[in-house]
Amino acid sequence: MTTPEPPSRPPRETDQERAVRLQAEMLDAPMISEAAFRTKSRRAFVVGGAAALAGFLGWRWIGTQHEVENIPFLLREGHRLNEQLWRGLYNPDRLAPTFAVSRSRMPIANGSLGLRSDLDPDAWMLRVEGPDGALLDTLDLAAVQALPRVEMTTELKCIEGWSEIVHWTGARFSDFAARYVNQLPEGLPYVSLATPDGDYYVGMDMASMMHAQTLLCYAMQGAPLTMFHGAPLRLVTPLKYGVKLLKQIGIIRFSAERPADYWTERGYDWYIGH
Ligand SMILES: Nc1nc2c(c(=O)[nH]1)N[C@H]1C(S)=C(S)[C@@H](COP(=O)(O)O)O[C@H]1N2
Ligand SMILES: [Mo]
Repeated sequence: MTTPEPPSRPPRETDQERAVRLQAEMLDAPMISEAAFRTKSRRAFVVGGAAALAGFLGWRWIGTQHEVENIPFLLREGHRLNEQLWRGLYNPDRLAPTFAVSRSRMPIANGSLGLRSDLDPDAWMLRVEGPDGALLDTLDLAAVQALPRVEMTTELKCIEGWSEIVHWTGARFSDFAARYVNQLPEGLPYVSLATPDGDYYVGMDMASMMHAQTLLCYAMQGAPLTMFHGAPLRLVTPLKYGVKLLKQIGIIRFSAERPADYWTERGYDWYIGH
């Protein structure tokens, strides 16, 4: 009588083999032997190291480029290409999403550059300038509030990574600008906005300014602006990140040249649309 041979057992796997097998199963990848694994790791290490070195040298090289508006030339070129892309996609008839008022909330007050707590809203006057700072007009808040009143509920997006749906009330910038068409050269491409003290300033392209959802805003969440949110008048548009929504406007200038912009001077994209 012969007993059948017991089926030959595979040799016990070592802990390391087991780890490799489990990992391979997890990755749904073909298993490789430990020796092959070692070679691959070594190769990956060399390739990875070369990539890191190239990255480091590349970064150093970018750093040696001459600077344009305080950042290396190549990074500024990246911003420029980005701007071209977004400008190409711009369509004056396309509206940013709007939301039910019930979904809106008061955002945190973010950024207080150029805001003055001692500003007297009754004494405040908006200075309107043409190219080269030629004075066109000074007007009080009542004059802005006399323009057709617009309400909209849109998203405020901050580059710091938060956003909030906000209910805004104000006048369309296009209605405001219509007051000055006869006093201005045709086709001016830019608008500059600044706080009364000039400490915070933004540059805007005319197309974005003339968009139906770009407002000179005097109320938020149904109440007059508080000082920290830019009383008595601020810019609002859902086409741009929060940095462009200048609070406490003192000066609006229609401009032939691309205006200076506070955050562009500190490395950010000038156009900064989304
Ligand atoms: N004058 C002025 N306006 C400003 C800023 C600022 O620092 N000063 N910060 C901007 C930024 S980064 C954002 S996100 C919005 C925030 O608006 P809120 O304070 O009403 O939330 O205001 C913008 N307008
Ligand atoms: Mo912001």
